[in-house]
Amino acid sequence: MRSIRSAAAAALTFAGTAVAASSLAGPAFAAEPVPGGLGLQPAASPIMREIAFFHDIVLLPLIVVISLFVLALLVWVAVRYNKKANPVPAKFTHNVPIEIAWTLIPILILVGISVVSFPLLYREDQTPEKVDMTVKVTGHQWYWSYEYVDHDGYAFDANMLPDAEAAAAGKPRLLATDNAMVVPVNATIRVQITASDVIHSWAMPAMGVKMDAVPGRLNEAWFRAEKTGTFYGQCSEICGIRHAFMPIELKVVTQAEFDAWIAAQQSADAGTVQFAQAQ
Ligand SMILES: [Cu+2]
Repeated sequence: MRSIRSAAAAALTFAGTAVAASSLAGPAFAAEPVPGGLGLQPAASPIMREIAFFHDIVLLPLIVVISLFVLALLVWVAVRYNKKANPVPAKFTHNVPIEIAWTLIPILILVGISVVSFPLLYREDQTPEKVDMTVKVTGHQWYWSYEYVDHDGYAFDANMLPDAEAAAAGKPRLLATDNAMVVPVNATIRVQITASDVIHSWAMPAMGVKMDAVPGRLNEAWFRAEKTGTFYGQCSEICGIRHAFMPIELKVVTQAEFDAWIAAQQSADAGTVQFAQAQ
């Protein structure tokens, strides 16, 4: 089965390259890790915008305030109550008001955080009722394969581009793949995620998706890309010696471009055994 799939993938790589050159050229936007980058990648989906808000506006200021408060307490204790400044220490052991305060205040802070975080976790987890398209993603040692279950099970493998090919194509090293996952913009995409050998994790930071790919289990995630462009992610579960070399390249294109792409891929695939039938 592997050999049939590889042959199909090889044929598709050629077709895919031709289509990529014609209809998917010149992405307007790319999301990828950058040298010296700080913070989260720019959001390209509503869920990722909420995650960024939760991280940047809700959590980060709280963490900064709490860390500074604890630092101030430590400095105060060190300066005011050292052996020289305070030679005769007090002997009391309990202070009821302060013990109630340092129990209640953290509880209130955590409840406040959960008010924002629980609904967000729920929205991340629950795929919307109306799904426009389903793509099944399978992690292998060490590449990803994609199956367009709504399009006659059209499937292909995506392998990392070697350094020289990535450089020649003007694509980022260790992130670009020979075949990209392609989805239409402003469409709700259900991603079904599994693995064929060991546990991998399909992660696409700009879309706010990170989901374990577990052999024998079909996990589900979803995203809705708000802008066209090329987005990069990586396997995020240590899965073996080439774990760092199974990146994810996602192209978000207009619906018309997607329709043209899938039609071209399917016609290129005619006459070869497709992934779904080859199982
Ligand atoms: Cu992996």
